[in-house]
Amino acid sequence: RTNTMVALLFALFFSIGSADVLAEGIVLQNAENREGFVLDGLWNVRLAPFRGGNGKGMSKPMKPGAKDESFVDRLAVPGDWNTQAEKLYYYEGSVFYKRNFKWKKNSAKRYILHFGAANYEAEVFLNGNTIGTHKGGFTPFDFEVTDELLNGDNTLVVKVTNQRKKESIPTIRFDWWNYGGLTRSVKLVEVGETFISDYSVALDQNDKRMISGWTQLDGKYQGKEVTVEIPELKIKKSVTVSDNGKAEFIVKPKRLELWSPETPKLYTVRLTVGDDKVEDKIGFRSIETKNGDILLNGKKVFLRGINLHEEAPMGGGRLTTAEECRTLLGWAKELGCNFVRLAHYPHSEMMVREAERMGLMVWAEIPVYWKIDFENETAYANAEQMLVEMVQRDRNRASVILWSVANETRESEARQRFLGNLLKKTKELDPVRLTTAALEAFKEVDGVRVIDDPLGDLVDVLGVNCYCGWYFRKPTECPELGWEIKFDKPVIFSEFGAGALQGHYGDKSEKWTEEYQEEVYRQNIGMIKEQMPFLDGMTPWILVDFRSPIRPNRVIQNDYNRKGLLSEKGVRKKAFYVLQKFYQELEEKAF
Ligand code: GCB
Repeated sequence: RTNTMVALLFALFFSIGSADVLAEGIVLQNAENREGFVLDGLWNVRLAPFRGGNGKGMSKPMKPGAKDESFVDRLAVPGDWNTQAEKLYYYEGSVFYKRNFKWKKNSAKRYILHFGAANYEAEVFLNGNTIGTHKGGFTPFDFEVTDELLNGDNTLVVKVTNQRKKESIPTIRFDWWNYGGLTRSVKLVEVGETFISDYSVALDQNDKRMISGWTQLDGKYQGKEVTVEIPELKIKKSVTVSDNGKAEFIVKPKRLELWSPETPKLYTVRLTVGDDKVEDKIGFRSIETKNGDILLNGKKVFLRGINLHEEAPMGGGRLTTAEECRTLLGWAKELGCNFVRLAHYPHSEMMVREAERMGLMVWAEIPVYWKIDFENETAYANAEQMLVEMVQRDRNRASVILWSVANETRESEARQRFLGNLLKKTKELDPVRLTTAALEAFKEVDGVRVIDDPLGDLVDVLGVNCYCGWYFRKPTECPELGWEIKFDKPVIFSEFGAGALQGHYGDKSEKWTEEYQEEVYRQNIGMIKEQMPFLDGMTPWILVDFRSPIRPNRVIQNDYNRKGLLSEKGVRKKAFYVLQKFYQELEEKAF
């Protein structure tokens, strides 16, 4: 590793003065492409079913030759613990993770521990010091450890707890597996004393021929200059930072190729301050709504989508590699999709980046799901923090066009306030992308599903979930189901579907057969054609069967939600081809 060599060359054996401490919850933009040391691999672990234990003590350097006989089990990081050991399959509690590593400290550098995600709560200890805590299972977090990092041997301990709680987001009950653990990559990032912590680079909203953005510095930034380069566009511009460490810029490219599903063009963008630099691949595109339509780069689009959970495509728990993301997204492309809904929580940065490379637009969501305790301030704080972390992480991704703040939440004043505040926050953080929420379309008046949920007033785009032919009506009755939308806004049919066990064949009237699921798709497509001319997109439920503990039928479900178009082993069911054919039709003629 070049950075290790650099560290070796510069190693000086004194610790540097205390640097600015990153506040808890602040995200280091683009950790993946920074200098550093990836701490993935096998970690030693110790279970704590009663959740107690002294993490600080456990992270104290041990005497030479001493053995810790409580840390003998091992788990792969990144990875969920449930699928790595039989005794952990249903485990909900705490696990202490421990990792020893050697590091040559460079006194001219600062060090940040970056966690891609830990579900749900993480407490971090390094060399006998408490470093910090984080709540929320699907977003990254960072702690500066410049002072606590030792030159030579280091001991890092992370206590991860996945006990469900009422005020957590999601709350106690949800339809997916509560995978615990250090589920995403861990990295020790090395940055300059003054470094670019965060940035935004995008098409300028006022003048779409321009590229504009900003960088945020951390450290001593007075009088510093930030250089922005986009070599392919021959852009190089230096700007002086202002008093708060922020530097804004605007540049005019010649012949800019916009990002779209057909041409997912990305440009290398390099940001430099002194000896600290960060590089990203960024796509430029616009997204807006107009007269009830969604416009990508000024042109009306129909979102041909599919829902997916973040599970390994061939079974085996949370996915951990870019290849697994490409397999899932490849199946979406094979279906004819230009869009994916990453349900119901922020998927990994890797997933969003792969979608971007492959030309898939993304609906990103926080797990404000079902019966959240909307009266509870802690629940709100948890949701808002997650939202902030998601938007911060993905604000430079052209693929992300929609931020969703909720799925199937029942109308109430408290919920309207809660989600209203989240939507307001979303617009503050990102005034450009569109906001949405998946509503449960449950009101029926004389054979017509009525969408008049007051949340519709607050979002840019409406998502509607409705399982005609599965949770109500016979499939053949679906084409007659009418729709009345009380808002003049774009609508995405965000969920419909049916369960089928792959390989279970029978009559199309027999539930759980592939034929029944195929019939539900046919009849819902009939309904879309006859009753839903207002639609701007759709994401049926769901690409692949996924694990869920609330699916206990041992013959059919076996802890899996069976609404996948593919089995958990990646075998296509009949309905896959029905949707594929419809998406072909849609692609051929504009909807
Ligand atoms: C829904 C939920 C989704 C469930 C699905 C189902 O409405 O949004 O998370 O998995 O229904 O299969 O019941």
